[in-house]
Amino acid sequence: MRRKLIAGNWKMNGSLAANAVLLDGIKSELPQASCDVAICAPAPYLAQCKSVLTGTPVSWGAQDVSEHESGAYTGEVAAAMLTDFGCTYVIVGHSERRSYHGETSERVAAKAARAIKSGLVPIVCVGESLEEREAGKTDSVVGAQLDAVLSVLGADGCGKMVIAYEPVWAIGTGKTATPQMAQDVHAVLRARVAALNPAAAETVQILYGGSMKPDNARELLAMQDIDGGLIGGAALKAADFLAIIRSA
Ligand code: 3PY
Repeated sequence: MRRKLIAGNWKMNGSLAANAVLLDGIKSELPQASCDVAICAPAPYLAQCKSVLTGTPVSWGAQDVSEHESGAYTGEVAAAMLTDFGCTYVIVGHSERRSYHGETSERVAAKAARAIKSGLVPIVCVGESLEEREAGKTDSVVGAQLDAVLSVLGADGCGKMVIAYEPVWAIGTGKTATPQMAQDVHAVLRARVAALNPAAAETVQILYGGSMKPDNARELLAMQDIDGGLIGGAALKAADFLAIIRSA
């Protein structure tokens, strides 16, 4: 039985004052941990997450990481810096980074490998655009995105990541994949991992992301291969985030 993971992706939102209220709300109402819970905050707020969340069941992480170890990479944040701030997770390859920052699957794979090397768990995002779905290319698109990462991590590394299926057309649009649509893609992704390492495929957590909300979380999380959620907008309201955690 895989444990579920509910991870919030705050994106570029927050302030010290607003985060304090949100983190406090989550901490004080957190149900007895029946699933893993994490918050992926903007890098400047990781120190605040560390100070508020240390000693609670809530883990924290970042939303991106450099593929380089250190050096002359202005603006980049190294994996070792994230571990300095107590991060457990880091999101890599979110579609907003792929589309606005030109991140290729090869670069996403290098970031995932760097994260694992530093003791972080990468949350590797894959997802198809609306045109790709309508052209019947969903499985080949997400399969190729995942294969690029699997080929770098290899059989040993592939069990050390979390995968997030985030259909691009469901991000920030209010549209959600139906539970069956999401399940079908999750099964394809798990089969890709199984082809490399059958044991890892049994344990790897595959999250659904893309407008998961309190009113659709239960149905999505009931599907066999949906092991949690990567939550966008609903992670910015304690009541909504907690409702999703309760559904898990
Ligand atoms: C969303 O739900 O909007 C996301 O992009 C989660 O990462």
